[in-house]
Amino acid sequence: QAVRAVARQKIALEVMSYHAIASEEDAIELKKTIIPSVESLKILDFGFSDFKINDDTTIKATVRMFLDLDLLQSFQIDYLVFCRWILSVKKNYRNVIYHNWRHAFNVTQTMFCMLEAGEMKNILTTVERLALMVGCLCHDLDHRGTNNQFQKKTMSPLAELYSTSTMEHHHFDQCIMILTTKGSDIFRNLSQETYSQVINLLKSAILATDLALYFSYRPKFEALIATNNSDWSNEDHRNLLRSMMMTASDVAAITKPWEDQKKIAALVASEFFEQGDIEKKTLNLTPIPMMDRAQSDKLPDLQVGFIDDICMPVYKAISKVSPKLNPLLEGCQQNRNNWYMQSKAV
Ligand code: 5BB
Ligand code: ZN
Repeated sequence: QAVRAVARQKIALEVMSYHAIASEEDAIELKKTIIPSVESLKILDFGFSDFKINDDTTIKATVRMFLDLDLLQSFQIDYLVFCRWILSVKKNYRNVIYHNWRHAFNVTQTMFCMLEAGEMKNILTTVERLALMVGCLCHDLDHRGTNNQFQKKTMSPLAELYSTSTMEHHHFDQCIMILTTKGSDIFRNLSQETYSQVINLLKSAILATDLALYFSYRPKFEALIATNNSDWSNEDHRNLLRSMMMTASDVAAITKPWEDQKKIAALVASEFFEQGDIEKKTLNLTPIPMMDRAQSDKLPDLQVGFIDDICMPVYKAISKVSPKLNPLLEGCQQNRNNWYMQSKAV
């Protein structure tokens, strides 16, 4: 217990120097800004790309998604509080190469698309939609560009506090920190019952982005789908479905048009190599091939493996829940073909 307390203290100190609350001017400015339509922002498209839009537009697009899902109305979220919340969330992403605000934004946009264009909205309750959207935007908060194994190897305070799903627990803690900060507390008007419901949903949504949990949930989900035994009035089944939707959104870069996929894969690789560099130079360890700069020629092979082992199965499974999710599966298949061709080329 004492060890945990000290670990908490160390994390708090580390985070405090980084933690930022949205500036009031920015929040007021955002509140005054006209929010463009879904159509003009093109956010209802699974092939959406954020490469050509500025940070300001990503914020406006985020506001539009929540407005379009009627979440502010349904949960009596004060508009200025909502503006402060988005700006605070953005500020609590670090300037790492891949796991930054842009990634969180893109994951949220995919979830939005799955709910609306993919017609998953019909299966899920309003509280679930809220939890999934907030969960996506917050799911990698304060990511340091290093994975769970790295926290363990370096005996970071985070690993002291959480031995499994280390980073994911931290992302959830950061999410709660912002949600309980006065002024960015978007859940303040919720009844006690709805509040505890949404927090529970939020926690399982964020934890579900741990690959280890995905591997334990997926066979259960596949079994439901294969036997046509899915019953969306069953809470366990819904929980699996929401978890799969989180993974599908988290790795959706793999479904994007080839030019974008290539650019994003380069970002992912670059972040992995930085961790590999630290492991090599500071920790005197041998990084795994994925994180070893010297083996960067393995990228196409690794991507094919990633698609076969992680991505295709999740898109295959969710496409059976709603055929309107097929564009994700098709995009993923196309990128597999492209990476496979690259891996065979000399
Ligand atoms: C991933 C799991 N890891 C413990 C071992 C390596 N694998 S992997 O072989 O599937 C792999 C994945 C290897 C290389 C990769 O990227 C090279 C640039 C990737 C990879 N991971 N490729 C991507 O395009 C993306 Br996006 C990712 C996502 C990284 C975060 C994983 C979050 C999983 C959520 C369920
Ligand atoms: Zn993520």
